[in-house]
Amino acid sequence: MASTSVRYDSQNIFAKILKKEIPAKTIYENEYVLAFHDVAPKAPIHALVIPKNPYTSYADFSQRAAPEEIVAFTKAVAHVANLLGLDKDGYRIISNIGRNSGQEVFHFHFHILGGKKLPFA
Ligand code: DGP
Repeated sequence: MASTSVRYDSQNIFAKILKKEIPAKTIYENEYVLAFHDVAPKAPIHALVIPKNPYTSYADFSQRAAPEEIVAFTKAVAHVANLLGLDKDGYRIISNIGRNSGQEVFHFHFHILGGKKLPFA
């Protein structure tokens, strides 16, 4: 099975955060998305934005999500960056997809990194 088409595991850590089985520091939430602080920040500000529906990766999300869900997710990412005050000096968004990228949690997410001048990566 391709690393971009792993089966969704409903016991993954972000599924548990969505079910409130484990806590997270919520930044923003709406019908489609949840945004919260990364537990192991790799920048002064490191947020994660996830859809509420189960997708393993961006590759999966882009194929299966409804158009309104894709629009809501896209807007929410920029909204969360603005809520965190990152729009002024800028920020980086990243999504790891599959084994070679280093993806660890197979519930689709965008990382939002900022709060300092970031090294190229
Ligand atoms: P990735 O490698 O792209 O799958 O990133 C997964 C991120 O999830 C990583 O930066 C650490 C973060 N993370 C892992 N477990 C937890 C958790 O229990 N709570 C929170 N808030 N973040 C987590």
